[in-house]
Amino acid sequence: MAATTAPIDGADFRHALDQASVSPLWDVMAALVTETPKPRAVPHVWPFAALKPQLLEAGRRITAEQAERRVLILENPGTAGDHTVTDALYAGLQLVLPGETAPVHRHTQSALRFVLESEGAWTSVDGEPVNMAPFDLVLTPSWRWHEHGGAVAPTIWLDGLDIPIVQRFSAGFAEREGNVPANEHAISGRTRAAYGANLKPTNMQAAETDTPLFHFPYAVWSESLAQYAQKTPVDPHRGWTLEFTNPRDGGAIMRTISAFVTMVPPGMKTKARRQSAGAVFAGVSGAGMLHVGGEALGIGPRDVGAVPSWAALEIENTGEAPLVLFSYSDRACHEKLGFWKESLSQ
Ligand code: 1HN
Repeated sequence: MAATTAPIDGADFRHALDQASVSPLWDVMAALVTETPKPRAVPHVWPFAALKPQLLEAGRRITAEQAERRVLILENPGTAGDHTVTDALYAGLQLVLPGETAPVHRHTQSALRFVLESEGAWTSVDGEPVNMAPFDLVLTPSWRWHEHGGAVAPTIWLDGLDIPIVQRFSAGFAEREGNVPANEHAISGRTRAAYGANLKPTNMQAAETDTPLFHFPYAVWSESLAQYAQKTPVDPHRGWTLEFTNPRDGGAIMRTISAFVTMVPPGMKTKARRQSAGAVFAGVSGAGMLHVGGEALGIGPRDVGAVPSWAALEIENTGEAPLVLFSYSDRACHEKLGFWKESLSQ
């Protein structure tokens, strides 16, 4: 082996490197290239009961119009101040009060809304309105105009966005009201009629690759999940899990974000599963625990939990009724970019 001729830690050398705007890889190589993911985010659950009063207080202090979006961001305790819920995803709880409209805008960030409490609210996407009933999933994919309104009681939903991903690429663009084009196709129910029954128009534009279907009603997905569970043996690592899909290609609902629903029967604790994607869970019904890398975090209806990349997750139903959870993750990115991995315990 060749011998070195000068000390590795010479202060003059370090200073010269600094002056030249370079740094030695050998200092950081082990931290940059790890055997398995080392997320900065930590496992955490935000109980809905703790957040709702804070949101209602925000409602007394700022209007939806003033705020543009009245949202409390879920700051992962491992990355507080970064506005991230996992290393690559954003989550927030949004409040819309009766009579308010969250003004129309569009941006490159893709968003999903998972409705927690709602009466009468709607979201429109490129002018087409859909209802936001409790536990409905509504998408506002990248660069589609969207606004929210119609609430007749305080309405709260979970916002899930790919903000940290767009930020890392420095690819954030946005437009606010002023130049919203009229959309002659913006007729309530049109998209559901065109795409909602495993049918699609034959004259669709090939270039329109984003998901056309942007409303997945609770009444529909919960019935599918319940029927699927009745007719299928439960998966030891996943319970009964179904993915929401893009009807154009059967893939993830948006280019960057995947979304799922999971049912775990009473008495079951799933076997540990790791996945490279960071995930966010929201409780729908039943009572349970997310066991994440040795921590036990209780989760019930409307509570939101963060499960970082590669954390071993076991989902336990601690109640008498089925435990139903919604989740979203950055798996869509991992698959497209070729770094998706999962590991199932014996
Ligand atoms: C956004 O457009 C909404 O449309 C909610 O409701 C939260 C957070 C960051 C950037 C855009 C919405 C958002 C957002």
